This record gives sequence, structure tokens and C-alpha cells, in this order.
Amino acid sequence: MHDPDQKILPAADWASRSVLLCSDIHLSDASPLLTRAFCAWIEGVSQRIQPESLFILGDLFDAWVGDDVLESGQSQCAQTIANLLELQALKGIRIGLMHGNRDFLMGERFARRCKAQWLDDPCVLKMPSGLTVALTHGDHLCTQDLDYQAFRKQVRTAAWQHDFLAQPIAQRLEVANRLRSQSEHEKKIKSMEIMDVTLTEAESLAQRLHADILLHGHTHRPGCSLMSNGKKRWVLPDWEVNASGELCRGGGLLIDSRGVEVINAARV
Ligand SMILES: [Mn+2]
Repeated sequence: MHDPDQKILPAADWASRSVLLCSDIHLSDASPLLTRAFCAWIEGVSQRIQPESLFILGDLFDAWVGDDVLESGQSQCAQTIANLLELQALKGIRIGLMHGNRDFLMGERFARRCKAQWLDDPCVLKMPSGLTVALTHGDHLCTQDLDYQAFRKQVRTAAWQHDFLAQPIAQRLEVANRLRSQSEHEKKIKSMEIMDVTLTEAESLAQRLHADILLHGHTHRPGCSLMSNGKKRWVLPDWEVNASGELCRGGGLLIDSRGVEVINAARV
């Protein structure tokens, strides 16, 4: 099932003493309370833990229709998050951004604005302890979802992206909204198995990258499990706030000399 076009190898290596990871926050202007809660969490946790790096493994935004949104003044959310990440970078935290299936159009301008670096999907994190962690958003591991993989292949081509970005922002937002409601609809009719990662793909990715642990987001099914090859698979949580703006789901993982630790949403 492995598609050579996915350019799964080689993966760039990263080294860090401590990394705070999160993904699938799905921020948008439609949910300012979530944006506020995420900012508070990042500020609180990074203050308390002082990680060397902060890696966001995709779907930071619920949709990203192009970096020109930043200058257009049309997205308070994009501005707030760029300011947040830039501030963390100025404090000396290395910011790593990975594309998700929703925000794969985040580009160089956005990364520069946030003082962030790109993380290849997948990439390998090497800890001083010798622990090796393969990092991926995770959507390309959902190989049973053939419709999605076909869509993914299409939207990752330069031609599609060029045509899309040539449209006015309002039109791009319309397309993004249409794709979002389509995906909401499909989530309801597709089985849980189809939308989850294919375990053999997850195992072989960890194997190929010589990683002790595979860590990904995307599936919104957080936890830790043991794969059949003896390697661990950690899944990051998605984020949600209730009507009063309190986090009911979210948080992330910290990897340091002690291994992997869950940093939950409430703990700031
Ligand atoms: Mn995703």
C-alpha cells in the first residue's frame, strides 16, 4: 500500500533535550475561545516546563487558505497565533511546524512570521538518552481511506496548489468551507477503522526510521499502545473548549530525559 510519491524517506533528524508536542488544535476565527485557551496553555506550560523545543504536528488551524491571509487583516486567529509562536521563539524556544491535512498550505511567509522551522513529515527526533521518536501528522498512515488518499495526492501537487492560491481569498475560504463540511459528512459515514491509521503502516514507518516510538496526531484518539513489533505508538489529543471557554480536550506530550509524559489540557 505504500505510495512512493509520499516521499516517506529520508526523514530529517532533530535533536533536543526536551520537546513539548501538540497537534490537531483546529484553530479558526469561528472559535475565539479555543484560540484563547490554546494561547493560555502554551504560555502556561512553556513557562512552567521551559522546553527546548515546541513542535506542532499539524492541524494547528482548521483550515489555511494561504499565507496572504496574515496581511489581509481577515483573520484575527492567524495573527494571534503568529504572535504567540513568535513570542515563544523570542524566549528561546525552538518552534517546529509540521503540515496537517487541514493546514498543508501553511507556507514560508507564515513560518518566518512565527520564527518557526518546518518539520518534514515524517521526521526523526533523537533524544540525548538515545531514545528515537518518529514524528508524523498521521494522515498518510490512514491507507484504508482510499478517497482521502486520492484527495491528499491531488491537493499536494504544485499545480493544484498554484491554481487554488491564484483565487481570491473569499473564494478560497468558500472552497475550504465546502471541503470541511464534506469531511464532516464523511466522518459520519465512514467506519472508525477506515479513518484510523493502518497498524501495519504505522509499524513499518517506525521500523524504517529505526525509531523506538512512533508519535502522531490526526486520528483524535489519544493514548499509548504497543505495536506488534514491540515499539510504542503515542497519539496526540485533539482540542475542544466548552461554551464557557474551558478546555474539555487537548493538551500534549512532553519528551525529555525521563521519556514521554502526558501534559493534559488543564495542567498549566
Ligand atoms: Mn489531521
